[in-house]
Amino acid sequence: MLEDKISYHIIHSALNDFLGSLVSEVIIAGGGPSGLVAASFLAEKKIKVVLLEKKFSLGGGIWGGGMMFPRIVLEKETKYILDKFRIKFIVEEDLFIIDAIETAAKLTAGAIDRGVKIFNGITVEDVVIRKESLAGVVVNWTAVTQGGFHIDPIALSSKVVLDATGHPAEISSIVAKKVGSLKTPSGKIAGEGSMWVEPAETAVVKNAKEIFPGLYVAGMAANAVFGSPRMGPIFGGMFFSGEKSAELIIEKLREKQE
Ligand code: 48H
Repeated sequence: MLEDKISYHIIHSALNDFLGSLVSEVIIAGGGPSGLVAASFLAEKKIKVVLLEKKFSLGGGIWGGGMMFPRIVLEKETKYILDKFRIKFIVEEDLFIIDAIETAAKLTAGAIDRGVKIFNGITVEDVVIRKESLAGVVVNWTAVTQGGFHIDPIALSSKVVLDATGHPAEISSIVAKKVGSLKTPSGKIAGEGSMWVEPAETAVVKNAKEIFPGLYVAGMAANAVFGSPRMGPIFGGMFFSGEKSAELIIEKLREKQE
């Protein structure tokens, strides 16, 4: 029966992908701009990257543009990243204006083309800690976590985890609860500040760093962890934050190899 073949090939193909992703070098939690950009920069260095996204759609806050007007703004220094993903832009008063839908689609396609394994509809709900270092994440179907069902999750392991979960900094918050103290001035998650574009855009790059052995943070999650302001619908900082976290992770993986 054709129905049997369809079912078989869907399960067989998806399961093979999933089994092949149980162990990786980098797990990225969150497929917004910072997570997708970081994933691409890592994967083009032939690093095995698994990106887990809670929702079905990739792109995070890009889709909403500014108050649902489907445009976002970037600083002109981001041109090389826009070119890398072939995202079109128009220039107005030294700012690049880009289409939200095109950006979400092209960042996602760019990550896939560079070899990132993306799994959607999966929520990272806990972490694995070994010898005082992050060793992986604990995941379940979002349908299960949101449905409130009592179904045990499973674990995926990696050398490094990147928290790119945006405003709630979900993975960093979980780690903070488990270990008591992070590499932040207060040892805690400070929570994001109110809107102030210029310092927020600088901070989101500065804050992209390792905050616990094996745990890196990028994007809005980084500003939430360090108590820096938010910036509204300007996304250059997100791109640069993703790129910086990728560079630090590449360095860390190199050190581990030596
Ligand atoms: C798996 C998860 C989990 C989880 C969340 O919100 P994002 O777009 O994050 P960034 O930091 O890449 O970009 C921030 C930007 O979109 C933004 O919100 C800006 C610029 N705001 C400024 C302002 O002033 O408001 O993406 C995070 C992604 C989302 O797709 C979530 O669904 C996903 O992470 N996610 N995925 N497991 N536990 N939690």
